[in-house]
Amino acid sequence: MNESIYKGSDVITRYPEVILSKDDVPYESNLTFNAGIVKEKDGYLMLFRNDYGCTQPEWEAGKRFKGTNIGLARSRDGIRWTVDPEPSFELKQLRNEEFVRCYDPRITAMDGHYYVCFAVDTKHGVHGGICVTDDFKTYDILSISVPDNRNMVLFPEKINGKYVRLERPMPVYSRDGKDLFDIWISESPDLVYWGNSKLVLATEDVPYCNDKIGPGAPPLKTDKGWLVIFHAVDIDPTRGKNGWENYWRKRYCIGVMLLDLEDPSKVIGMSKKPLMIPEAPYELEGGFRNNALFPCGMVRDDEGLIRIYYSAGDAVVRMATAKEEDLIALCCEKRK
Ligand code: BMA
Repeated sequence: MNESIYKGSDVITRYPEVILSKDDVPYESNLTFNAGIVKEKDGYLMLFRNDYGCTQPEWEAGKRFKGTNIGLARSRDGIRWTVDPEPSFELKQLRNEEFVRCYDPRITAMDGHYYVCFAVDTKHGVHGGICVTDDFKTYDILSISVPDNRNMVLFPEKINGKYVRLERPMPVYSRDGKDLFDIWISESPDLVYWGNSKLVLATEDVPYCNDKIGPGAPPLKTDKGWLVIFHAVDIDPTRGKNGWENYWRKRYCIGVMLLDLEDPSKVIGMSKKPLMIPEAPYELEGGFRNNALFPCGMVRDDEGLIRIYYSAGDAVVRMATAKEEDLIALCCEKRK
């Protein structure tokens, strides 16, 4: 890869403190990351992935996590969070023998309900699921995709009478056996049956990616279009041990694009450079898998700033902010 392209954008300001770590969790926890966020009138809600039952030395000795559950945290300001005493979402609630692990929740508030998109590993593949909850205690599953798919995000309103989601299927045969996974869009009359799927953004459209991309947070509506952040991965076979893993060859950057308000399968524009790359010291070390920024939440705060909630190193939740007009301008810049 051409390393000169790997500069984070100066429109981004990183919040200096950790937003959520294992130390904030009142039950067993080792890694807290990939958090979906919604902003309410009087505060914020977060669903986060909680991997538990393994420490770094144990991992390096061959042990693996006991499990993953989904925690709920609440906050007045989106900065200081209180985690509920028990996990919000556990596999056993789903009563499905096939399911091995649910993770990476993204929340969309719509029609007075909370819709949660999640990934689920099963005995027969990885699926994307959508469930609905009103209280974060009882979840009803609305749809589970065929394998292999994940990184689903639901738009916060119907478009032309249909629910719409972005998603990231994982074709292998047709993409040379490589991880060249792209961002797709599908629509549904009822959140159960999904179809009319179209390719939105391909890996080869993203100059700083030689591997896969995937939607990050649910799209945010602006006057100019749907603002969408996504992760973009490049692989370098020379990368070695990084974090807990014996080798970790991937770097996860964050990209930004703008989709048409009326027809979100159309990309109005995309920043040709990464919005964020792993560059802060806490993004380059101290994580489970360093060099990985993974956004699952994006909201407009009370001051009108855009907040991007992302994981650093698959270990903690962090936050960065940017002005809406700057993000839109990046998407609309002509290629230099
Ligand atoms: C992806 C998913 C995410 C994870 C990311 C970085 O493939 O597994 O859950 O955060 O890799 O490791």
